[in-house]
Amino acid sequence: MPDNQLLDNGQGVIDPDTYFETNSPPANLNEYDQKASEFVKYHGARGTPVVLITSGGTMVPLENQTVRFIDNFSAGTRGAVSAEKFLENGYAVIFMHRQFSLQPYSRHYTHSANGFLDYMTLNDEGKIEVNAKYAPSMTETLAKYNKARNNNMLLLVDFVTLSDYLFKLKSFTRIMATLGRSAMYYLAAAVSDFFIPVEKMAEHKIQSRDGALTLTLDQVPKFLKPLVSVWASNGLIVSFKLETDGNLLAPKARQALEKYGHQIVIGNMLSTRKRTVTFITQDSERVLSLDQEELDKDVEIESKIVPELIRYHRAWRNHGTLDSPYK
Ligand code: PAZ
Repeated sequence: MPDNQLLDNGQGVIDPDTYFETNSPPANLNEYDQKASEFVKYHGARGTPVVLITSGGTMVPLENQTVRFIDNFSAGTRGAVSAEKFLENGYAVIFMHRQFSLQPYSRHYTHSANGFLDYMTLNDEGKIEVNAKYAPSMTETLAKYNKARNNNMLLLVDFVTLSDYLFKLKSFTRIMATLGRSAMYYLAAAVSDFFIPVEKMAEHKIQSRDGALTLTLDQVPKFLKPLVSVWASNGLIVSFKLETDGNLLAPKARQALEKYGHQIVIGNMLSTRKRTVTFITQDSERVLSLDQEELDKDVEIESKIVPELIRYHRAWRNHGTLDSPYK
């Protein structure tokens, strides 16, 4: 049978349990579980609120021995900037991010127009130094990063594939559930809605000798359902909804809230996501935006999103409701 035919999957949508039974967990899951358990125990004992941030896009392989894959646009900016803002506000952060996407603090240097070596210079003795032009801001950023790491406030966990992401999401939300209402789940990753189940995937590199490639992808099970109702039942759950058609944004965000029963959906449009978002709760809808002056000063919208969420979380921790002052 040509490899291409193996890709025709039919229409079925499996449930989350079946997904976990039929896929293998990532090799590093136990190692990360242990780190996450220790992190959560440490902060649970101190009463520090903990946020699990998911960030970046999931990769969907087309072949078991993967040469080709489907990816998406997400660079992880939302997650990385938000992590910094949560840390600044005393939260401990589990930063579950796509490998090589933006990370808090190092994002200022890793994905810039400059290459890594442009930040360095050789002094008269031939020793390496930070270029004087970048030294002040780098010193400040490094101090913040060191503070977060030295105080055990930041746990970095990476994922690559959709499956890797889903296993870790399930595992970490369950570990975080021990914190009850002190846990926040900030689901900003761009997670694929479609995938090829492992048993229907070509083993080897798909060959062009078979002509045009037709892919049929299965729908990814709706993981937010068990996350909200079972894995993370007491924490404050914030999901993001991305759209490109403005007419769909608010209805789809509200639909997600009703379907899964969590507390907050933040809607954003692909083209304006860095300057405007809409907070949607069961009984409120509120737009947060940056004005021109803020944009000119490079203010990041996460500096508005995160304090707003912290206000909601405070109410949630105190009495299990979202009594926003904006209702
Ligand atoms: O990673 P990024 O900053 O480029 O983009 C962030 C985002 C648009 C992926 C995030 O805000 C978001 O909407 N995540 C959920 C996407 C979805 O609807 O699945």
